[in-house]
Amino acid sequence: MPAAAALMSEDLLPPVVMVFAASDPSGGAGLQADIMTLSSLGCHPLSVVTALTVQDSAGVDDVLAIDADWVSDQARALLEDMPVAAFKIGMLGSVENIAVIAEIVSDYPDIPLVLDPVLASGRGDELASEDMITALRELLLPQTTLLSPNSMEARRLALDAGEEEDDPDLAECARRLVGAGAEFVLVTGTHEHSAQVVNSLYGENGLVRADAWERLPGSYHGSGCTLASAIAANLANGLDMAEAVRDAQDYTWQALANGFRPGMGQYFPDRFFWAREPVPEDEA
Ligand code: PXL
Repeated sequence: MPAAAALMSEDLLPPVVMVFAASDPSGGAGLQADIMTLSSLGCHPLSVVTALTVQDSAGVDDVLAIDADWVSDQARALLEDMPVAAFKIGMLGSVENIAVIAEIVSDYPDIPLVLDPVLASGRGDELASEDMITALRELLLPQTTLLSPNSMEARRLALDAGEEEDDPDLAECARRLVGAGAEFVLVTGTHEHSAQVVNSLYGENGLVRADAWERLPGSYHGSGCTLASAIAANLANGLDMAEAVRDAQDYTWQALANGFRPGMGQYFPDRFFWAREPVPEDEA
């Protein structure tokens, strides 16, 4: 077969991953972070916009949710056109958006779904109302293959799981979230006051794996989006869950270690660190 024809062959199709997320025009987090991560890991992203934000590298100033019919139409048009290897869900924008997305993914129960429960920005700006958290727990969690909360989100979602207000440890939070329907839960440890960052993957039988990473200095915009998208990419590329989670952490750690600070706020991960010229030793 001529080389050009081989390049067009369907065998060489990159896995297609559908992302539901909000636009972050800074390119630090959100949809843009997902698109970069998925592309960097060899997937083709489909980007369904759930909301627009006004933000800079420090924080989010405003959010405009996209009309739920528009969210639904964006996704349905693509799903009727091409097969999708994984779903990745980030910031959702409204209860109505959660409801239509839950309905759409319920038509594709065999496609892995990675849900990053975006509740607040790095600066602490609220990105999900209590009603949205309830809808997320009731409509999306039962359809989730992997939920990737940070420890604060895990505590908030687990407390919200309708149980009495106590102070569950992270393993108990994960157990409740698996009980609420997520197949796997990866609790990230960046917000804990530990020397290393420990990320723990839980499944129906408890802890599956825990990985410890050197804690990097500085605060990053979009690290959670990067990790969740990298997991979705790895699942779309055929890895099993434990490998997908392990390799995605390695990729994210490298993106963070190569991070850059384009403005006056947080550092951004460099999702294409491998494409940049290494800095010569004497200039490093
Ligand atoms: O990092 C979480 C996140 C996701 N999506 C959007 C965001 C943020 C954080 O600021 O703005 C659009």
